[in-house]
Amino acid sequence: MTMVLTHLCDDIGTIIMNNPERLNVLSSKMVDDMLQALDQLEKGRARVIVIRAYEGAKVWSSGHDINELPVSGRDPLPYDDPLETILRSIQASPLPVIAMIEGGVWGGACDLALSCDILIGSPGGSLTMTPAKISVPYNASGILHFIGIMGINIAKEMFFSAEPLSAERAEKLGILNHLVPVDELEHFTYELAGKIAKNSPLSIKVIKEQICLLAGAHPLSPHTFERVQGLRRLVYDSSDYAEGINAFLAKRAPLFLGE
Ligand code: YXS
Repeated sequence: MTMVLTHLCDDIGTIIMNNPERLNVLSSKMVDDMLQALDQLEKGRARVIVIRAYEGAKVWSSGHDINELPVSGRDPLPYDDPLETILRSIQASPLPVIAMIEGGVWGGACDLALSCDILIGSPGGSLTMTPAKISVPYNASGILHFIGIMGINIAKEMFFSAEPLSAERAEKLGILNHLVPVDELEHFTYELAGKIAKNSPLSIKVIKEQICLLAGAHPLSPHTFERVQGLRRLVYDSSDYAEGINAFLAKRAPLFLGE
Protein backbone atom coordinates (compact mmCIF):
# COMPACT_ATOMS: atom_id res chain seq x y z
CA MET A 1 0.00 0.00 0.00
CA THR A 2 1.56 3.30 -1.10
CA MET A 3 2.25 5.88 1.58
CA VAL A 4 1.82 8.83 -0.79
CA LEU A 5 -0.80 10.10 -3.21
CA THR A 6 0.49 11.75 -6.40
CA HIS A 7 -1.44 14.19 -8.57
CA LEU A 8 -0.66 16.28 -11.68
CA CYS A 9 -2.93 19.17 -12.71
CA ASP A 10 -2.10 22.26 -14.82
CA ASP A 11 1.60 21.35 -14.84
CA ILE A 12 1.61 21.32 -11.00
CA GLY A 13 2.64 18.02 -9.40
CA THR A 14 1.51 17.17 -5.87
CA ILE A 15 2.98 14.60 -3.49
CA ILE A 16 0.72 13.99 -0.48
CA MET A 17 2.28 12.19 2.49
CA ASN A 18 -0.62 9.91 3.45
CA ASN A 19 0.08 7.79 6.53
CA PRO A 20 -2.18 9.25 9.26
CA GLU A 21 -1.79 6.27 11.59
CA ARG A 22 1.92 6.93 11.95
CA LEU A 23 1.81 10.69 11.45
CA ASN A 24 3.60 10.58 8.10
CA VAL A 25 6.71 9.16 9.71
CA LEU A 26 9.57 9.18 7.20
CA SER A 27 10.00 5.41 7.18
CA SER A 28 12.03 3.81 4.39
CA LYS A 29 8.70 2.85 2.76
CA MET A 30 7.38 6.43 2.89
CA VAL A 31 10.67 7.72 1.46
CA ASP A 32 10.71 5.08 -1.31
CA ASP A 33 7.19 6.09 -2.31
CA MET A 34 8.12 9.79 -2.23
CA LEU A 35 11.19 9.17 -4.38
CA GLN A 36 9.10 7.28 -6.94
CA ALA A 37 6.52 10.07 -7.02
CA LEU A 38 9.24 12.71 -7.42
CA ASP A 39 10.85 10.78 -10.27
CA GLN A 40 7.50 10.23 -12.01
CA LEU A 41 6.60 13.92 -11.81
CA GLU A 42 10.07 15.06 -12.94
CA LYS A 43 9.80 12.78 -16.01
CA GLY A 44 6.27 13.98 -16.75
CA ARG A 45 4.77 17.37 -17.51
CA ALA A 46 5.17 18.85 -14.03
CA ARG A 47 6.88 22.25 -13.90
CA VAL A 48 6.56 22.70 -10.13
CA ILE A 49 5.92 20.28 -7.24
CA VAL A 50 3.97 20.73 -3.99
CA ILE A 51 4.77 18.42 -1.07
CA ARG A 52 2.00 18.34 1.56
CA ALA A 53 0.34 16.16 4.16
CA TYR A 54 -3.14 14.66 3.98
CA GLU A 55 -6.01 17.11 4.53
CA GLY A 56 -6.31 18.36 8.12
CA ALA A 57 -3.06 16.80 9.34
CA LYS A 58 -2.13 17.86 12.88
CA VAL A 59 1.40 16.57 12.17
CA TRP A 60 2.90 17.32 8.73
CA SER A 61 5.47 14.61 9.44
CA SER A 62 6.85 13.13 12.63
CA GLY A 63 10.33 12.79 11.17
CA HIS A 64 12.68 9.86 10.78
CA ASP A 65 11.16 6.54 11.82
CA ILE A 66 12.67 6.01 15.22
CA ASN A 67 12.11 2.27 14.80
CA GLU A 68 14.52 2.36 11.88
CA LEU A 69 17.34 4.19 13.63
CA PRO A 70 20.34 1.84 13.72
CA VAL A 71 21.42 0.32 17.01
CA SER A 72 24.23 2.10 18.90
CA GLY A 73 27.66 2.16 17.40
CA ARG A 74 26.48 2.93 13.88
CA ASP A 75 25.88 6.31 12.28
CA PRO A 76 22.11 7.02 12.61
CA LEU A 77 22.16 9.29 9.53
CA PRO A 78 24.58 7.75 7.01
CA TYR A 79 24.83 9.09 3.48
CA ASP A 80 22.55 6.36 2.09
CA ASP A 81 19.94 6.69 4.85
CA PRO A 82 16.44 7.01 3.29
CA LEU A 83 15.93 10.44 4.91
CA GLU A 84 19.25 11.76 3.57
CA THR A 85 18.39 10.36 0.14
CA ILE A 86 15.08 12.21 -0.12
CA LEU A 87 16.68 15.45 1.14
CA ARG A 88 19.30 15.32 -1.63
CA SER A 89 16.70 14.37 -4.25
CA ILE A 90 14.52 17.38 -3.43
CA GLN A 91 17.49 19.76 -3.31
CA ALA A 92 18.78 18.40 -6.63
CA SER A 93 15.40 18.27 -8.36
CA PRO A 94 15.33 20.39 -11.54
CA LEU A 95 11.81 21.45 -10.53
CA PRO A 96 10.99 24.06 -7.87
CA VAL A 97 9.49 22.28 -4.84
CA ILE A 98 7.02 24.00 -2.49
CA ALA A 99 6.43 22.66 1.04
CA MET A 100 2.78 23.29 1.97
CA ILE A 101 2.94 22.89 5.75
CA GLU A 102 0.06 22.43 8.19
CA GLY A 103 0.60 21.06 11.69
CA GLY A 104 3.80 20.06 13.44
CA VAL A 105 7.05 19.20 11.67
CA TRP A 106 9.43 17.01 13.65
CA GLY A 107 13.10 16.11 13.46
CA GLY A 108 14.33 15.09 10.04
CA ALA A 109 11.02 16.27 8.57
CA CYS A 110 12.22 19.82 9.34
CA ASP A 111 15.20 19.15 7.07
CA LEU A 112 12.78 17.77 4.49
CA ALA A 113 10.70 20.97 4.61
CA LEU A 114 13.84 23.13 4.52
CA SER A 115 15.09 21.15 1.49
CA CYS A 116 12.10 22.49 -0.42
CA ASP A 117 12.61 25.75 -2.29
CA ILE A 118 9.61 27.62 -0.88
CA LEU A 119 7.87 26.98 2.45
CA ILE A 120 4.28 28.04 3.06
CA GLY A 121 2.85 27.43 6.54
CA SER A 122 -0.17 28.34 8.63
CA PRO A 123 -0.65 29.64 12.19
CA GLY A 124 -0.50 26.88 14.79
CA GLY A 125 2.15 24.96 12.87
CA SER A 126 5.64 24.47 14.25
CA LEU A 127 9.11 23.11 13.48
CA THR A 128 10.84 21.04 16.17
CA MET A 129 14.39 19.75 15.82
CA THR A 130 14.72 16.65 17.97
CA PRO A 131 18.26 15.19 17.71
CA ALA A 132 19.14 16.40 21.19
CA LYS A 133 15.91 14.80 22.40
CA ILE A 134 16.99 11.35 21.27
CA SER A 135 20.73 11.90 21.48
CA VAL A 136 21.35 11.87 17.72
CA PRO A 137 24.41 13.86 16.59
CA TYR A 138 22.66 14.92 13.41
CA ASN A 139 25.10 15.35 10.52
CA ALA A 140 27.31 17.89 8.77
CA SER A 141 25.19 18.40 5.65
CA GLY A 142 22.05 18.82 7.75
CA ILE A 143 23.64 21.25 10.20
CA LEU A 144 25.14 23.31 7.36
CA HIS A 145 21.69 23.32 5.78
CA PHE A 146 20.09 24.77 8.92
CA ILE A 147 22.85 27.36 9.41
CA GLY A 148 22.56 28.46 5.79
CA ILE A 149 18.80 28.98 6.05
CA MET A 150 18.26 30.37 9.56
CA GLY A 151 21.68 31.52 10.80
CA ILE A 152 23.82 30.09 13.59
CA ASN A 153 21.95 31.39 16.63
CA ILE A 154 18.49 30.17 15.63
CA ALA A 155 19.95 26.84 14.50
CA LYS A 156 21.65 26.45 17.89
CA GLU A 157 18.41 27.27 19.72
CA MET A 158 16.44 24.75 17.65
CA PHE A 159 19.01 21.97 18.06
CA PHE A 160 19.85 22.66 21.70
CA SER A 161 16.32 23.27 23.05
CA ALA A 162 14.42 20.77 20.82
CA GLU A 163 11.53 23.14 21.51
CA PRO A 164 8.95 23.90 18.78
CA LEU A 165 9.64 26.99 16.69
CA SER A 166 6.19 28.39 15.93
CA ALA A 167 5.14 29.00 12.33
CA GLU A 168 4.56 32.63 13.28
CA ARG A 169 8.16 33.01 14.47
CA ALA A 170 9.50 30.98 11.54
CA GLU A 171 7.84 33.39 9.13
CA LYS A 172 9.28 36.40 10.96
CA LEU A 173 12.73 34.79 10.70
CA GLY A 174 12.33 34.21 6.96
CA ILE A 175 12.31 30.42 7.34
CA LEU A 176 8.75 30.32 6.02
CA ASN A 177 8.18 32.32 2.82
CA HIS A 178 4.53 32.85 3.71
CA LEU A 179 2.21 32.35 6.71
CA VAL A 180 -1.37 31.85 5.52
CA PRO A 181 -4.58 30.98 7.44
CA VAL A 182 -5.09 27.23 7.18
CA ASP A 183 -8.36 27.60 5.23
CA GLU A 184 -6.55 29.67 2.58
CA LEU A 185 -3.34 27.61 2.58
CA GLU A 186 -4.19 25.33 -0.35
CA HIS A 187 -5.53 28.11 -2.59
CA PHE A 188 -2.54 30.38 -1.83
CA THR A 189 -0.03 27.56 -2.44
CA TYR A 190 -1.49 26.46 -5.78
CA GLU A 191 -1.93 30.06 -6.97
CA LEU A 192 1.80 30.64 -6.40
CA ALA A 193 2.64 27.26 -7.98
CA GLY A 194 0.57 28.23 -11.02
CA LYS A 195 2.53 31.46 -11.48
CA ILE A 196 5.82 29.56 -11.28
CA ALA A 197 4.57 26.93 -13.76
CA LYS A 198 4.05 29.65 -16.40
CA ASN A 199 7.69 30.79 -16.30
CA SER A 200 10.66 29.38 -18.20
CA PRO A 201 11.42 25.90 -16.80
CA LEU A 202 14.95 26.03 -18.20
CA SER A 203 15.70 29.35 -16.54
CA ILE A 204 14.22 28.19 -13.21
CA LYS A 205 16.11 24.87 -13.34
CA VAL A 206 19.41 26.65 -14.03
CA ILE A 207 18.85 29.39 -11.43
CA LYS A 208 17.88 26.77 -8.79
CA GLU A 209 21.12 24.88 -9.39
CA GLN A 210 23.19 28.09 -9.40
CA ILE A 211 21.66 29.15 -6.06
CA CYS A 212 22.39 25.70 -4.63
CA LEU A 213 26.00 25.77 -5.88
CA LEU A 214 26.69 29.35 -4.79
CA ALA A 215 24.85 29.11 -1.45
CA GLY A 216 27.28 26.37 -0.49
CA ALA A 217 29.43 29.27 0.80
CA HIS A 218 32.56 27.41 -0.17
CA PRO A 219 35.25 29.01 -2.34
CA LEU A 220 34.29 28.36 -5.92
CA SER A 221 36.39 25.62 -7.39
CA PRO A 222 37.25 26.00 -11.10
CA HIS A 223 34.85 23.13 -11.74
CA THR A 224 32.01 24.90 -9.94
CA PHE A 225 32.69 28.21 -11.71
CA GLU A 226 32.75 26.56 -15.13
CA ARG A 227 29.61 24.53 -14.26
CA VAL A 228 27.79 27.73 -13.33
CA GLN A 229 28.87 29.40 -16.61
CA GLY A 230 27.81 26.34 -18.61
CA LEU A 231 24.40 26.31 -16.89
CA ARG A 232 23.87 29.99 -17.69
CA ARG A 233 24.86 29.42 -21.32
CA LEU A 234 22.21 26.68 -21.54
CA VAL A 235 19.58 29.33 -20.95
CA TYR A 236 20.84 32.33 -22.91
CA ASP A 237 21.50 30.01 -25.90
CA SER A 238 17.99 28.53 -25.68
CA SER A 239 14.94 29.25 -27.86
CA ASP A 240 13.02 29.83 -24.60
CA TYR A 241 15.28 32.79 -23.92
CA ALA A 242 14.44 34.34 -27.30
CA GLU A 243 10.76 33.40 -26.78
CA GLY A 244 10.68 35.11 -23.36
CA ILE A 245 12.00 38.37 -24.85
CA ASN A 246 9.88 38.21 -28.04
CA ALA A 247 6.69 37.45 -26.09
CA PHE A 248 7.29 40.36 -23.74
CA LEU A 249 7.93 42.74 -26.67
CA ALA A 250 4.85 41.40 -28.50
CA LYS A 251 2.78 41.82 -25.28
CA ARG A 252 1.66 38.15 -25.32
CA ALA A 253 2.09 35.20 -22.92
CA PRO A 254 5.29 33.27 -23.59
CA LEU A 255 5.11 29.64 -24.72
CA PHE A 256 8.13 27.98 -23.14
CA LEU A 257 9.18 24.59 -24.54
CA GLY A 258 11.99 23.90 -22.07
CA GLU A 259 14.68 24.03 -24.74
O1 YXS B 1 2.06 3.95 19.70
P1 YXS B 1 1.72 3.71 18.24
O2 YXS B 1 2.17 2.40 17.71
O3 YXS B 1 0.31 4.09 17.89
O4 YXS B 1 2.63 4.78 17.39
C1 YXS B 1 2.55 6.15 17.73
C2 YXS B 1 3.96 6.67 17.72
O5 YXS B 1 4.89 5.82 18.30
C3 YXS B 1 4.19 6.77 16.22
N1 YXS B 1 5.26 7.71 15.91
C4 YXS B 1 6.48 7.37 15.48
N2 YXS B 1 7.04 6.16 15.25
C5 YXS B 1 8.33 6.15 14.83
N3 YXS B 1 9.07 7.28 14.64
C6 YXS B 1 8.53 8.50 14.83
N4 YXS B 1 9.25 9.60 14.57
C7 YXS B 1 7.18 8.58 15.30
N5 YXS B 1 6.35 9.61 15.61
C8 YXS B 1 5.18 9.05 15.98
O6 YXS B 1 2.97 7.21 15.66
C9 YXS B 1 1.89 6.81 16.53
C10 YXS B 1 1.10 8.03 16.94
O7 YXS B 1 1.98 8.85 17.71
P2 YXS B 1 1.54 9.49 19.12
O8 YXS B 1 0.58 8.57 19.81
O9 YXS B 1 2.76 9.88 19.84
O10 YXS B 1 0.74 10.79 18.62
P3 YXS B 1 0.60 12.16 19.42
O11 YXS B 1 -0.37 12.95 18.63
O12 YXS B 1 0.33 11.88 20.85
O13 YXS B 1 2.02 12.86 19.36
C11 YXS B 1 2.48 13.34 18.12
C12 YXS B 1 3.99 13.60 18.28
C13 YXS B 1 4.55 13.92 16.87
C14 YXS B 1 4.21 14.79 19.23
C15 YXS B 1 4.65 12.34 18.85
O14 YXS B 1 4.25 11.25 18.04
C16 YXS B 1 6.14 12.44 18.84
O15 YXS B 1 6.76 13.18 19.64
N6 YXS B 1 6.76 11.73 17.86
C17 YXS B 1 8.21 11.72 17.75
C18 YXS B 1 8.66 13.00 17.02
C19 YXS B 1 10.19 12.96 16.88
O16 YXS B 1 10.93 12.99 17.87
N7 YXS B 1 10.63 12.89 15.61
C20 YXS B 1 12.09 12.79 15.36
C21 YXS B 1 12.44 11.39 14.96
S1 YXS B 1 14.20 11.20 14.86
C22 YXS B 1 14.65 12.15 13.56
O17 YXS B 1 13.84 12.68 12.80
C23 YXS B 1 16.11 12.37 13.33
C24 YXS B 1 16.90 11.13 13.55
S2 YXS B 1 16.69 13.66 14.36
O18 YXS B 1 16.16 13.37 15.68
O19 YXS B 1 18.11 13.63 14.32
O20 YXS B 1 16.11 14.87 13.82
